[in-house]
Amino acid sequence: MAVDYEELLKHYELQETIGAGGFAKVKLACHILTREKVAVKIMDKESLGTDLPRVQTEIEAMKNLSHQHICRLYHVIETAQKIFIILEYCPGGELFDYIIAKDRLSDEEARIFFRQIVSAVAYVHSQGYAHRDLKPENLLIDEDHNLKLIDFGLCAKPKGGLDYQLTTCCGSPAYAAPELIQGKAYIGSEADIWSMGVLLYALLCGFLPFDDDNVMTLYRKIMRGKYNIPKWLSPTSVLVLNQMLQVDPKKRITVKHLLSHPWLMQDYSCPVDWHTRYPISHLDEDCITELSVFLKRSKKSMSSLVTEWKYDRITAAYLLLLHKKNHGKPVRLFSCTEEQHVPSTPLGELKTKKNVNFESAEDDDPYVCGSVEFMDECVLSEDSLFAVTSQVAERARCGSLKDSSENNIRSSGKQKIASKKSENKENIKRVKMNVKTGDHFVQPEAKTPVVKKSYEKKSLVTPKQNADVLRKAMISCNKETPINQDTNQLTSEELTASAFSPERRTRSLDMDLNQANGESSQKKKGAKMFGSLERGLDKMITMLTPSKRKKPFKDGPRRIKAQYNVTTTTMLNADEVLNEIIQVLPTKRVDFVQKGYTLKCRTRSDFGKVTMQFELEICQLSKPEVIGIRRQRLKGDAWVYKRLVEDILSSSNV
Ligand code: 6BB
Repeated sequence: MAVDYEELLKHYELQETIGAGGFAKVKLACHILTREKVAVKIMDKESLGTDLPRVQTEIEAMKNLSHQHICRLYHVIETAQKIFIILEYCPGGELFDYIIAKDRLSDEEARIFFRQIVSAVAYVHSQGYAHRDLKPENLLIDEDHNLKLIDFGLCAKPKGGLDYQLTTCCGSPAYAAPELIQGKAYIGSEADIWSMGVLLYALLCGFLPFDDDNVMTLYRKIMRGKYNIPKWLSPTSVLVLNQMLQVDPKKRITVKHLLSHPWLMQDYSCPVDWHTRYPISHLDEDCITELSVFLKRSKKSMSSLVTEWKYDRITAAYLLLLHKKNHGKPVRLFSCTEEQHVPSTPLGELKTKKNVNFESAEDDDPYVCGSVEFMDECVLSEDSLFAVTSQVAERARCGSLKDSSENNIRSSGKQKIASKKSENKENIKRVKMNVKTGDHFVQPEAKTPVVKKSYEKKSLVTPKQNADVLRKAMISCNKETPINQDTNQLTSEELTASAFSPERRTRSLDMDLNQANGESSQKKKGAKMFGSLERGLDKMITMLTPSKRKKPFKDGPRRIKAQYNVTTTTMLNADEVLNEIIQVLPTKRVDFVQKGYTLKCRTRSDFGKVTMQFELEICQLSKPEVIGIRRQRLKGDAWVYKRLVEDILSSSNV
């Protein structure tokens, strides 16, 4: 396992997990040479199974698409067992969360975003692709508040061009065009326009035009094409929605006409410009110069290396330098020996410990209680200037050690390189990683972290007790507990009680089809399952061992700035807010684990599959000094999540 992370950790410092949906885990990370933040999609090849082509499709498409409103691909690392995709960092999160936080957007704000969506989609179509999974969860907000389209795993590039028909039914049902759900052959660009119509409706209304918990009823509504027109919609909004949400694809507006539609032109008086502002044919002189000096190469040879666009460390360094330049930062790569970056952390404080399960670095397990410390060791090979050296300095980059509340990101996974020594004849550097979690959390005094079952009476358990409980649970799980269908591994998630969750009706259709055909990528193999049970047990025990080193917990909840995914309360005491929510969660059939003032929540289907994962964190806001509840969806259907969180918050007296 360690070897799979070797190449990744040579170039990136991993931080917290921000998504755990489907077949990929998404972590934040820092690019060591530029100190720029990135997002890393981590996939396990074995668990991918039949989803592997989807990943290949995504990589291929992203290599071919370079546009200001498409999330940038920087780097692809493939190892024996893993695929890591390093992507542009979008600290604003999903457009979906932005809409629900605001209830709905004004015409003006919706127009700003929708022009960017049309620009991205027109560009995608111009390159011969259809996206086929357009929805607000697949649009992220970058640091400049611009949208970036993600998730090209379901995109299609018909061989004969975009006018050729497609047959695969994919995407999310609520956004799927009528012709697509009827199983007819369809034109990808026409289906994308329908999804954009649903998306625009969601922007302007804050809910879906076609919605139902029952998928068949939902399909009937889509095929009828009748939706409510709320009174706040302007006549031009109604017009554009009507033109996009035409059941007959031939009567639907085309992207070409959308570019200069009166609704999109309002306040702009110019059509949407869909051309790329990121042409890969042009190389930036300053970035090439910096790279060539750093790598001690001529500018000419550096330019030809970059022009290969291999999406390797060179591409990543170049594109991230360019990102720095475009954001007014110095076009500078940080050498590993620059002393001014040595952080205050004394070397002696860093531990050295061997043989640690490397999965821990990957899984900052959401269901771990208390102050947990992992010691991870990875082996890094010597690799010219790109190799990580012993300079602890380079581990304090990207602000990962400071409170990143501005972006509402917890830097839970700090990593420090402890020591370096040449060890074997291949001149391999052994680097000790000290990954800690939990030390940003405040531990409310009276409440020891709990692993709590729905329907069970509330009980407070210590981490040691948890380990015993989990051991027992593991043994019984062997017979009864369903295997996590996402990973085929029995993780700590499987160890709390199952809960019924609201039926998901907007998950991807291809998933439904796969399941219907019994071709779940995670084939259940008895022997493998048993092995993973044991690994899971070892991992849990390792993780549940409380830290011997006492970490100084601050008193009270984390102090953060108010932002759109934070709901304010009228209560003055964070513990009371916490208690209120803790009382309500079991009544909504939500399992949770408390970690300081954070409640790591999840729901399960009747079959035990984890359908939703999200966090609720009680935090202290400034100006006004009120208690807030920060929410973050990690996995699951966005609209079901919205309703559930609304229900939890309205049911608790906060
Ligand atoms: C990505 C990202 C890029 O995230 C769970 C799934 C890029 C995510 C991000 C963020 C919040 C804060 C900071 C950074 C490409 N593909 C997927 C990506 C998927 C997750 C989005 C959030 N919900 N930056 N960020 F989302």
